[in-house]
Amino acid sequence: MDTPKRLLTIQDVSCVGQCSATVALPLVSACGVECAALPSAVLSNHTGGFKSWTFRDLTEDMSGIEAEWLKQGISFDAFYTGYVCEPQIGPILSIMDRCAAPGALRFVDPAMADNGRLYAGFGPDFPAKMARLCAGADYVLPNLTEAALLLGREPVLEGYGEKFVEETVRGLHGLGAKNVVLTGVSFDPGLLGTAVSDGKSLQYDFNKRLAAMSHGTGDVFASVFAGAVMRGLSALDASALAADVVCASIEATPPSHWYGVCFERALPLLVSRLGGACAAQG
Ligand code: PXL
Repeated sequence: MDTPKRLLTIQDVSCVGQCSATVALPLVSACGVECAALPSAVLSNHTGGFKSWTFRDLTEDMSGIEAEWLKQGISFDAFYTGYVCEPQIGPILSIMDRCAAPGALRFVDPAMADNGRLYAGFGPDFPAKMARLCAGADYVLPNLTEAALLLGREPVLEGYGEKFVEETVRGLHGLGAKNVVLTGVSFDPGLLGTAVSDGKSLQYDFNKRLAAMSHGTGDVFASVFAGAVMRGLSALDASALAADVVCASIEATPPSHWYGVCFERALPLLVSRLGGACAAQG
C-alpha cells in the first residue's frame, strides 16, 4: 500500500463560520490526503458579515512548532496557505523552506479580499506583503479582486475580455507564481469560471452562475483544488472538480444559512468523483 501524501494547511481557525481550517481539514481529507493544520490565529467567527469577533494571533507559536518539527524530522509533501496576517508571512516561508519533503508543492490562496474590497482588518499595504508568499507558489489561487490588489491595481469586476484576463495572469506569473488559477472570471453573465495557466497555455473552465453569493466558497475551492492536485489531477481537472463542489455546496445551502456553504452535503460528490478519477489513473 502506498503512503498517503501529507499536506500542511496554514490559516486561521474561525470557530464558527465554515471557512479556513474548518473547511480545509474535511475537504483535503475527503480527497484522500492527510491534512495537518497550523492555525495562524483563532477567531470566534470569521470577519465577513458577523458584526464582531475575537482574534488571537498565534504568530509567536510558529517558530517553536517549526523547531519541534525539525527536531522530529517531520516534513510535508505540500503546503496550502489561506487567510494569514503580515507578521506570519516570514515564519510561513521558513516552514515551507525547512519542513518540505523533496518536491513539496506550495498552494497559496491569497485570501484577503473579494467583491472589490479587502477583508476587514487588512490595511492597504497588505497585498504587497501577500505578494511575497505568492512569489514562491507552485499554484496561486486568487479571485479577481485579490489578483488586482496583488498587482497594485484597482479591481475590475466586469466589462473585461480575454485580453484583460491574459494580462492579469501574466502579471501573477510575473510575481513568481508557477501556475495561476484565477477564480471569478466571467465573459457571459450566465457563466462563472476559472482561468488556469501554467505560464505557457491558458485554459478556462466555466459553470452556470448561481444566484446565491456565499462566504467561504474560495476556501472550499482552494481546499478541493489542493487535495485533487495532490491526488494526481491536472490543474484544469482539479479546478473543474473544485468548481463543481462549490456549486453543489451552494445549491445545498438554504438561504437562511448566510455565513458559509453547506459543503458537508457535497462530500459524497467529491469522494465519488475523485475516487473514480484516481482509480482510472492506476
Ligand atoms: O474565507 C476567507 C476568510 C478566512 N478567514 C477569516 C475571514 C475570511 C473572510 O472573511 O474573515 C477570518
